[in-house]
Amino acid sequence: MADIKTLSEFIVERQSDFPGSTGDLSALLTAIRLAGKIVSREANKAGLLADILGAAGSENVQGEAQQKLDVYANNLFIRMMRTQGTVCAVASEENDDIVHFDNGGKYVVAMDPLDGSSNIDVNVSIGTIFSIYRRISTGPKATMEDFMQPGSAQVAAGYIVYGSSTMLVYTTGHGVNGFTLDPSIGTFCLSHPNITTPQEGSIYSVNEGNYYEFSDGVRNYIDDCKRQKMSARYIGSLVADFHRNLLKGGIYFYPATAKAPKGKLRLLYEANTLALIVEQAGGMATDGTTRILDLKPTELHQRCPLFIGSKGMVQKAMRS
Ligand code: P6P
Repeated sequence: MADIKTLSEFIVERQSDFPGSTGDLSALLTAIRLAGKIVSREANKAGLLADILGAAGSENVQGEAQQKLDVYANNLFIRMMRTQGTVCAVASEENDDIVHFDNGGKYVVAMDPLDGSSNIDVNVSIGTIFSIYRRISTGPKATMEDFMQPGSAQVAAGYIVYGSSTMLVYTTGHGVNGFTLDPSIGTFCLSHPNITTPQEGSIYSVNEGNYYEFSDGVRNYIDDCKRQKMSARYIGSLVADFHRNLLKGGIYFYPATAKAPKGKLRLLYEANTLALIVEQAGGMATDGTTRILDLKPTELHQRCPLFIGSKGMVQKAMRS
């Protein structure tokens, strides 16, 4: 039987990728790993015993009804990072403003604690998305400057997909690796080493309900996918759609629409995170004209159109 390598062993082993590393990033990834296991437990027990399903009766900064598991996951990740000590501030989809920890930590984290949460009650895969940046401000606490770095400045980027199994996939700029949670031992084990995404694919993921709101170019591209008899696969959960396309090849796109002129997805903790991962796996991510990782953020929760996946498919979509 192949050697089992756990996520914690992998993190420590790869620490040497960073000469002079202090172990802070390893400790942060370990905290995220633990929070992911706990969210996985809550998501997978389907709330049968605890009242964790359903709406929390509150709204987030986006004006979206917060699900109880949204709130639970957000509070848990923030608490884990606060106590962990190497993160000085967090920007979360669930919080209007930056959450500050007075601990002098050298990292800041941008995250969507539970993306696709409208799917929780219907048992469709959901996910956590996180980006880690080195703090660049020098004052007593983090500032917007720390969160307005381009995606290319990320120290690490990853997601956890809570699906038929729970997987953690991340990169520190040295390739992409996937770890599957073995619930019987409560451990993430390396299951997908050195993930590379196919240069071409036959899956396209877009909400075709918006077809008549898309630009002519986007509509032309969708029509071309149909003419090529590609498979339309759209779960309505970004992490799940992205993860499938990363492994099998394909393109996910959420273009601008009349209703959402900047698209729907968030630059800081959705597009940038997945763009670093897909580029490290040999894929491509743009907003339709510009490389996602080159975009200069101006607001915490700003949206951007997203075309992401197999390089040949993204390039073709941009030419359409
Ligand atoms: P629509 C979930 O709310 C999300 O942010 C992504 O996970 C998903 O891909 C997208 O929005 C679905 O949006 O407008 O197609 O329902």
